[in-house]
Amino acid sequence: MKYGAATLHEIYAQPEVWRRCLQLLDKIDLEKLVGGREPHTHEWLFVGCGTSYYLAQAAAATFTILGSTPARAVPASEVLLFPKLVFPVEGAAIFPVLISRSGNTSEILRVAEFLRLNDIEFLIITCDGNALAPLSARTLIVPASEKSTVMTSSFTSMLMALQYISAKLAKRDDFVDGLHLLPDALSGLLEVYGPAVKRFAQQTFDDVAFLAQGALYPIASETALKITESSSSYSQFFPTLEFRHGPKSIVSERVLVGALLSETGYAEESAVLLEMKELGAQTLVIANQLTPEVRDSADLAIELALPVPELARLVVYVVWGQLLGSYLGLHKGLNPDSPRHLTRVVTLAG
Ligand code: F1P
Repeated sequence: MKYGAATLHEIYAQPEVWRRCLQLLDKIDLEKLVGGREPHTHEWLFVGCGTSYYLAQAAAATFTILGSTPARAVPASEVLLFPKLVFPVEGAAIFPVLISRSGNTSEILRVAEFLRLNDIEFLIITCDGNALAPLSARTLIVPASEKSTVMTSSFTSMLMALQYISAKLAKRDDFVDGLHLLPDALSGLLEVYGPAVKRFAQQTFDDVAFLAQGALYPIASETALKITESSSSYSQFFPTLEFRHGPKSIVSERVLVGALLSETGYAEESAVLLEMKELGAQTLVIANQLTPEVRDSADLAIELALPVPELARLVVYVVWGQLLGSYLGLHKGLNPDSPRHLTRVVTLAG
């Protein structure tokens, strides 16, 4: 098979995967999954590794905003190494949500064991199930089976599932309706912007930085990770306005600065991108609606035009970084289907 073909196929197949997931989500038994652990009585704590940790952050932002109640995200390793930092108050009403595509990641399995030993009930969100799925009576298996080493449709599908649950608990039917519009919307966007991302990736950068604020910050983090994993190149991420406070010193003609612009912070966030263009950076911008000045200034501008609530757009923002990572890797002569040093699951001895 051609280099990267399997991963690219899975990225382009996301509209169909999302349709399948939404069909399943429309039938879930919410009471069985989260009964007695509603956000107004329990702090939801999202736990994952790697891409699944950034997924956890995006889910925590969603629950905090839709549920008007604090939710947190931690890497599995923090639970294992610093439990007192994660569970500071003995007996506090916390509802952990373990997120793992494979269900075989050692750190996640060890967290599940820790929670069972401490009689803490938890929810599992997984695609493959494997060793993790049977460890809780509250398990949701999302139908996004992918062969790729890096996570693509599994990330967007599990995030969509958690956003769906959050919206249902918050009685936000408009949000659920918005999620149902995304598969068709993404199909159209992929036709227009897929080739544009491929063309844009026919170059190499000395440095890459992706910027975003609020609930889009974990999406910028995942975008940077996709570029690092799929093209074996260093890529950073920052809250957009933080980029001025030092990191902008990396900017030059061979540096890519990408910004995922929110609706809420558009004016302040876009000003940073315009400034970096002035300093000579190559720029990439993704927004739901673009003003002419920002569109014309960017080297690649992607406008989503999604008629859905702002928070329901997260999964569409990440697709372009998935594609960019694969296309940059291919341009470097690498194979994103088997990224250097990476395995599909991180299993630890002992
Ligand atoms: C987590 C993970 C992925 C990473 C790679 C190795 O996997 O770290 O985020 O991209 O595939 O595994 P999982 O626990 O979600 O299966």
